Amino acid sequence: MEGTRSAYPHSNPHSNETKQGLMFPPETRRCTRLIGRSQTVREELMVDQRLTEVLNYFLCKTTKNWYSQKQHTYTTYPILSISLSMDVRAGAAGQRLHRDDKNYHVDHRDQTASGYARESDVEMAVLFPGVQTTKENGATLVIPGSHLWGDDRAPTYEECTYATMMPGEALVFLGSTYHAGGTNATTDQNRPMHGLFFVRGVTRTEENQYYTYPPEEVAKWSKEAKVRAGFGLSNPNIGFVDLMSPMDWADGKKLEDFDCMDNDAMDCQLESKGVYEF
Ligand SMILES: O=C(O)CCC(=O)C(=O)O
Ligand SMILES: [Fe+2]
Repeated sequence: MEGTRSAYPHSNPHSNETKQGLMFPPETRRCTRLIGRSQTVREELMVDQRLTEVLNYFLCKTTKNWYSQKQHTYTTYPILSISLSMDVRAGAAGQRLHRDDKNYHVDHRDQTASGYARESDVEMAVLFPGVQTTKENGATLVIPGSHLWGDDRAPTYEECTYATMMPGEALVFLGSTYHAGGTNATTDQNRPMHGLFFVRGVTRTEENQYYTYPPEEVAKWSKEAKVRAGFGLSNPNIGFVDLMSPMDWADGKKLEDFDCMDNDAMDCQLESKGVYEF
């Protein structure tokens, strides 16, 4: 996609600004707020017409409902869920194979025989590399066709293909597709990748709590009230600010304040830990 090159200096995953908490392998850096850092990513890539058509095709949902005897039809459109850059540096271990829509607690039924039913997915990603990605430097691993699998089927690395790319190309995939950032087995190459992740527009609250109340007011609320109003996290990964829960972030905490490596058994909302599980 046009603009990939100019995204890189803005997000700059090599800079010291890049977040590197204790829960992340030291060789992998992540840099949040990409659309705020790069006008190109925000005003060109994110709203690219071709991307918009693909996103709308898969993520829009139209439903009908009755208001007494009058039937209404509504369509919800995709919105941005995350924008960030990920720099898998030399020697970085690869990610575990995962579906990005795990964050939205999606149920997957086996569609291998029936074929893909439109509106099955609620999440989509587009990844665009800052350098040429290769099998050696950590190209994204993808299992083609895995968006059709039911929840009882586990992914294996043998089923993967490498999404090798040149700067200017992009990988677009559904939230139900198994994939993983690859291992960077080189000793001297960094693999910066920029990502935009989108969700169906209904995946937000009816009243926007974050704009409705000023942070100074929320700061005076009880922890229970903050959590109930959505200022904690939904496990895994939903609702973060700079990879932290909004309430921790508003309290001025830093990622380095957290030492949690594994949130599998933890309720982030109650424990209020800053965790992100890729
Ligand atoms: O870095 C990559 O190639 C993939 C990243 C990814 O899968 C994720 O962040 O969810
Ligand atoms: Fe992912």
